[in-house]
Amino acid sequence: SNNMTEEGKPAPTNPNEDTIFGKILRKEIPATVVYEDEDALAFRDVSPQAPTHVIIIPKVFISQLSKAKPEHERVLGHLLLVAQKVAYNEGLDDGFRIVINDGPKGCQSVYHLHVHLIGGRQLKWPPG
Ligand code: IU
Repeated sequence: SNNMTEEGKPAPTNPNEDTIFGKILRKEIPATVVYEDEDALAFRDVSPQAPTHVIIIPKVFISQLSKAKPEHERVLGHLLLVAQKVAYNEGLDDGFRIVINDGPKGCQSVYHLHVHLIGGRQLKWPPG
């Protein structure tokens, strides 16, 4: 249908703050949280693509990277340092991958900016 992306993921209908990740942030739905601080939350992806697949989100609402503003510079940097910390905690000492999908062609399906941390197996390049 025309409400699905090419990858068969549901397309966003409301570019507002009420995403599933907002509900996870507000603890309205459960998630396996692996890290939390004042500015970020990290939890296990429900459909892991590797032995470690963690989603890292800012607590401030940013729908997608292409909509981020200069005032988000600090929190954007913070997300990468959280990814580094979680990678260490997960024992990914031989490497890992960080992914940010943006928009329909980037296969973004949840419109609350998030960083994927993927590791624990040999990854391939290029991605699909
Ligand atoms: P994407 O970059 O927007 O495609 O990533 C969204 C990810 O969120 C994807 O890997 C989903 O498996 C994951 N996810 C989740 O962990 N929990 C959920 O309730 C939903 C999606 I919906």
